[in-house]
Amino acid sequence: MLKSVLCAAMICAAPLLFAPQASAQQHAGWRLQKTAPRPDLFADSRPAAPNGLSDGRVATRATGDIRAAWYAEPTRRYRHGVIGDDIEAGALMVRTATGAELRVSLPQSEVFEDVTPRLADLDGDGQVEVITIRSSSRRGAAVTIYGLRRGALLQKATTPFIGRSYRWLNIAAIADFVGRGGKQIAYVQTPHIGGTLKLWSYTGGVLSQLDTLAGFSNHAIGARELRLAAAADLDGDGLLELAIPSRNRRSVKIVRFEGGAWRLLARLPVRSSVRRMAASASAAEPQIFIELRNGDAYRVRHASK
Ligand SMILES: [Ca+2]
Ligand SMILES: [Ca+2]
Repeated sequence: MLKSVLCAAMICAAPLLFAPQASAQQHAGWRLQKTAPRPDLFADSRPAAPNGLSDGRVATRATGDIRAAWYAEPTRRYRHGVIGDDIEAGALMVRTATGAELRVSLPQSEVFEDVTPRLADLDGDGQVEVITIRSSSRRGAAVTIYGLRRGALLQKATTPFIGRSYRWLNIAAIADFVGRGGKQIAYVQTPHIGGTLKLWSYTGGVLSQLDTLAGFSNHAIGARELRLAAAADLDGDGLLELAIPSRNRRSVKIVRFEGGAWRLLARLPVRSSVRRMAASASAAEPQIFIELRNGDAYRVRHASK
């Protein structure tokens, strides 16, 4: 009886056919448990970006040399239109700790193909990095980092552009996947046409790629929603797990960066495609919630919890 109740409430992990048996056994125990929807986790109370994109917000921080960042100078000059409309941003704005507002305007051949910039101290030096998605009309998207140097807003580092027009990427999470106190950038390159999960670190002023793994998508083409992945230490082993949809978004994959590489822990099928994901803010009990397009909601669980 108990077993049948549990089976009804959970969707079981599909076997990892390509993984060594020992690996599959070691990482058994990941489940999706149906739960009540948590719209509160997706509410965005950040102020609208002044003179910005219609859905752009102001990202803020309480500490550091940069306290706020947003996109400005809406433009139709790059007609890709994969994130809700074909209006992208021509400029990045920041507000510093002293209250100064600084701007970087891109050349006509580029836009920020993004909604709201992200603020993080990636390398732990106390200076804030602004993490953006910048697209070239001829070479597609890149992750580009900005920051302050001697009071000026400058590009600090960038990944290469993907290499072709109309090729996009979506940032999945910015967190300490390595487990040494910094924060790395996890993103999916070309999430609409067979996405590759990448992890990049920013140290010593340089962005470097740590690993890549194929078979992911964290965006539905045309959708405004960009939050299709979330990270948390769900099994309490001290390393973050990243929950992120499979290539067709009909499964949730659980991956972890360990031993210098992404490791696939589980692939959990779902009955509708993934619409969005969020981690709960509770440090005492880290959880990841998943909402499907049919309205069903799940949370990721590990048998150890
Ligand atoms: Ca920094
Ligand atoms: Ca963990």
